[in-house]
Amino acid sequence: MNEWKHIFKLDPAKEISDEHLDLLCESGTDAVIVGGTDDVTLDGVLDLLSRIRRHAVPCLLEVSNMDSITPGFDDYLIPMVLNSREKKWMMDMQHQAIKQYIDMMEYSQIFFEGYCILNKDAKAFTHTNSYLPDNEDVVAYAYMAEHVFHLPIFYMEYSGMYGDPQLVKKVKDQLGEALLFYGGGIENPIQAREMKDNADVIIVGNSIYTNFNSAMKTVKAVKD
Ligand code: 1GP
Repeated sequence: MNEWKHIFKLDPAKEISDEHLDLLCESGTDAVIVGGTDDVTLDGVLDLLSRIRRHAVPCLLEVSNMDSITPGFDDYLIPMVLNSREKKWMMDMQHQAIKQYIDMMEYSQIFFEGYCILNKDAKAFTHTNSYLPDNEDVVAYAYMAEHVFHLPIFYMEYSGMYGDPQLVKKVKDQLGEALLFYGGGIENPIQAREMKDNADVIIVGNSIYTNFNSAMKTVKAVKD
């Protein structure tokens, strides 16, 4: 994961054709994440998993609810929402999941993410009862993710909105070992390159469904 630069995130609640899925998996992206907020079902997750598995690309599940956890992924990402007002989204859901699956868990395949949701119009923002932190808050969350909780990943989640590259840079300057994931509103190679200049890994989601050809070009933009 330390070598990764680009990830596509597929939403199990959205439709993607076999043709597009094949092109996406063979695009040269470093990994494909399956994850979403609304209507994530086990059927939807299993459908994507089996179709992505025809390809060699690493396939990760970003766990959003207990019902859609399934074996078969290369790795599992578990968000801990640092700017939620409710401890439930930071710790309690994760605690319940670990309690249920503790005997099946292979710790080397599980990565906890310090999540900071920065778009107040994102579904995940409302769903997790988050508040909008200011820039200093975000930098302090990055510090906490790395030095207090020792999380391997700090994720700046602007889902659906292009974020602030200056703030991404500030956060990157703060972090040492922890990887900085940036996701939100990347629709073209210029935006991909701008965010990749500061973050370690960029995640492209929605534009897969709204402008597939342009989304595909984000891979080459950051890998070359
Ligand atoms: C969503 O961070 C990802 O969880 C990507 O965001 O859907 O806006 O590309 P977009």
